Amino acid sequence: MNTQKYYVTTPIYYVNDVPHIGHAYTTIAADVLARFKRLDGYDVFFMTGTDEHGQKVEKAAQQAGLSPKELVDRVSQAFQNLYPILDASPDVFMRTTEKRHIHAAQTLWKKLEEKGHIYKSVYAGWYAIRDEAFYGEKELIDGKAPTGAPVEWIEEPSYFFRLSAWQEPLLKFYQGNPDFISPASRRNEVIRFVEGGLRDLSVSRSALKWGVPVPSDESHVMYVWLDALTVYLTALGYPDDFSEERQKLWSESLHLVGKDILRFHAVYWPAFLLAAGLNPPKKVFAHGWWTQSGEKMSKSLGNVIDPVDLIAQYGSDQIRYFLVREVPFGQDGDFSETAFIRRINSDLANDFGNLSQRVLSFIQKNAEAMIPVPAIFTKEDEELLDAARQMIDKLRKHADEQALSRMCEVLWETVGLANRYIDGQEPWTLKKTNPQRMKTVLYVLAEVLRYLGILSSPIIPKAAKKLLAQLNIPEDQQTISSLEKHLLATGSKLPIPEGLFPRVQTEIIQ
Ligand code: ME8
Repeated sequence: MNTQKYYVTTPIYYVNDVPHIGHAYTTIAADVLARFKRLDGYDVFFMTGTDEHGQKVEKAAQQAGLSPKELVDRVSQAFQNLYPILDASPDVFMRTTEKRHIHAAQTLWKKLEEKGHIYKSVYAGWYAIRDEAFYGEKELIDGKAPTGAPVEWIEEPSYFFRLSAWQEPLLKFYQGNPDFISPASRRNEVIRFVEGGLRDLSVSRSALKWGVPVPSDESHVMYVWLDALTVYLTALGYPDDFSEERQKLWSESLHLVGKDILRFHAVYWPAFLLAAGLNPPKKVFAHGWWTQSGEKMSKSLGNVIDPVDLIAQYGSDQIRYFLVREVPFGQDGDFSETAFIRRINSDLANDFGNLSQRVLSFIQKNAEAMIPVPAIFTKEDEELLDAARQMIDKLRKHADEQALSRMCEVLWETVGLANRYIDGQEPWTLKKTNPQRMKTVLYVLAEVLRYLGILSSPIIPKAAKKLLAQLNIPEDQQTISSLEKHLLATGSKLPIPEGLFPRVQTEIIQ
């Protein structure tokens, strides 16, 4: 197969507590990219899942009076229930407690051990359970981890990975792969961190039972991050079914992560892989945080917004659009329901929804409910059609840069042009003065709606589907290649149009 490949992942989420809008964000972002690439004919593999080992999960189970297994089954299910609610379309949902994953993590460990990258010693230092991370004395701020997480002193036998030996190879790798870490500001942060020197990393815990056993020494479990990162390979069949096709997917891999876990993905992970003789992923993109009144939204801080409640109230397209549109991907954003309602009322209901309603109900009433046959196009018609066609390349470029809010801007620019075109052309006047010209105008508008319906489907899949059904576009023609290959079916009877986006009453939010 020659089809181009695309592998996109979300972090696998800890199951110490139920999902919130921060998790929904990364899953939606990955879904928008996966859907866009599928639309563009790529062979896409999209992975998400849950991270189920480690001290944080063990402790949460103790606090809930459950066994770790009971807790992980229950909370992983909550994450599995969430993605259909978000209208996300992963190809696989991975759990780190699955047998095949344990096998993959142990295989990677053995590779590292065989190649002499692991040695046994004693870890004496600080550990933050909330971050599942080790900290040096100098890193602490007022006795806490730099993330604000409480730390505790641990002293126990441990296996170490010779991370210190990977400083130079990593710096060379970053230099040779300038797009490996994105956005650029984050890349510079990582490079500065690595230039500052790397200490060997403790990669096993002996005071803990809830983890993947170290293959050669069952009194230890693997450090949860070494176990968790390996999931990106397990999902592709590593080690036993890591076929050539799947290795091609790996070479086109994109990890979307929150900025809180960039170091694990951009320093430890490529070091483990290079040490094991495997290729690092193609790219790691670190996005920003959603905050509530300026504070990071997190389960531990108890200031979370429940995506299930929001979606039940407003709809999944609305949440998807807002999260992707409101904040440039990579930056932080403060979540406010007022901003959310304003945004969905203005962009979705007023601009896009109104455009489709104006055009389709006009066709219904004044063109016998059929897409009319156009006459010769004027300069204005050609300009609008060109703008619609040009969206394709612009969207491709922004998708490749993970510039998700720019993808929305491209689409809504055309929505704006189309709304202005209607006002300029006045089909309601043409109806009396030049019915043939009116037909051409309606054809042009329906054609632009076809472009908008297909190209917006990665972001607002439900509304896009509804719109395309109202234009009688067959499902197998809802792709980017059919935009260019097929034309609107003139003369086919269109169904009665239905609104795409209800308006939210604003008086209740003043
Ligand atoms: O870190 N804003 O899991 P986790 C934006 N298991 N994104 C947010 C967010 C917020 N306020 N809060 C969470 C872990 N996220 C590890 C990952 S990967 C091999 C192991 C998103 O449950 C964001 O993607 O703490 C962040 O990186 C992730 O959830 C952390 O989820």
